[in-house]
Amino acid sequence: MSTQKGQERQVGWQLRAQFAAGLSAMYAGEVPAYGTLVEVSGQVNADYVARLSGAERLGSLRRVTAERHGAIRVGSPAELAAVADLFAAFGMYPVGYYDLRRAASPIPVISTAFRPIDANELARNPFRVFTSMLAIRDPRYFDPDLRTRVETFLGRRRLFDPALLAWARIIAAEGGCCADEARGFVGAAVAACAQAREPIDKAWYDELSGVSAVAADIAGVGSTHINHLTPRVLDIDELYRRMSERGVTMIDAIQGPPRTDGRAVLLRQTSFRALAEPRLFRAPNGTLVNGSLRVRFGEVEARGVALTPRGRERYDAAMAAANPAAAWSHHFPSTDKEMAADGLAYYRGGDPSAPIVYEDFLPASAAGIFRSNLDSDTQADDVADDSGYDVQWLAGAIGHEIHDPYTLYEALSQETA
Ligand code: OOG
Ligand code: NI
Repeated sequence: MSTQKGQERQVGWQLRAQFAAGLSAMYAGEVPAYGTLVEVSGQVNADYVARLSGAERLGSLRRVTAERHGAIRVGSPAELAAVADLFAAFGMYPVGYYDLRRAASPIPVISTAFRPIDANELARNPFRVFTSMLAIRDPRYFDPDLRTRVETFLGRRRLFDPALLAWARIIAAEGGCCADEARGFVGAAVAACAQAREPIDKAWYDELSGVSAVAADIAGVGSTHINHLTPRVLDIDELYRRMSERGVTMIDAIQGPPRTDGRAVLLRQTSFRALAEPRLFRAPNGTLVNGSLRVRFGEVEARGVALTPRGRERYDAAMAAANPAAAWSHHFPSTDKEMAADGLAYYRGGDPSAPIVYEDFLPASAAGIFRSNLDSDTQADDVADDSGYDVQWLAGAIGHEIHDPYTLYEALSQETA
């Protein structure tokens, strides 16, 4: 019996791969430097694999070259719950809790990352989206009057068409859909993540900008959007060099672990600011004026082995040193064999030749990436934080379990290599 092409069933990872590819095509059209980044990333990866044997130990060239993460920002638990419903159709679930208010340069958001959680799904397509929610319950950033007005504004806007969310819930419950339906659904999901064109209320946007550029970006407009889409490279120092050579000004530093002679751990990232994009603003007297917003950026990352809680403590100690690169070898051995024997990193079935890739994010790097792409700092009042934000609070507020990354890595490490 033959099935017609459009009737073939598409399951979670296939929908997820189409979603990532669809977003990538859209983003390339909207942010030209992203196209350059993807091109250079592909060249760096191909050269790296051609040059070094064992270069694919942290992921096949095919997986790494197609690999992306994105980021979106929302205002309220209800909006984050809607994101959770949408992403569940793609087999992406909330993992980890990041409190960027605690960063050296605080950002008034709390975040999680939506991603696949089991080994097969990750191997097929690991697309992940770092998703941040504005911390409007924190009185250091939002006084009661502003908080109420932000809540009213957010309560009136609709980030996603209820029909799209209902569709997502059906696909999630059924574990997939047919190819024809997948095309329509993925197209609608991609469109929901595009930069909107509707005019922005200038007075409201400016007032929020006074509190924080992030507050304006999230709650000063009527919609959300993918603000960056990050390819993965096998050699980020080389990528940084080649992008700079092409005249793209990258931020000063690569965030995360330093370059060392040891094993690559966790996540290294760097970014550049995208150009300002034209937007319409509505002035207080109702007239429309041309303006621009510079809210999107480019980012690239390299991933290493996932660290255990013990390895993470060592990482934090190394990063606290005046020169982390110089201090590195005091905290980490240089081989996977020793990393595994010391219980510092995760390996499938305990086999040091089978590193488990870090699939998550780093709060300090995330705050650094936010910060480096903003024009102004956040103002914080000197009052107590009685917001109650923590991972349990967030899970309760969105009505979804938030997976613990260590539990997931531990489970992967129990599987045989
Ligand atoms: C998210 C910034 C964090 C990362 O890769 O750490 C991030 C945002 O700007 O919304 O994407
Ligand atoms: Ni990112």
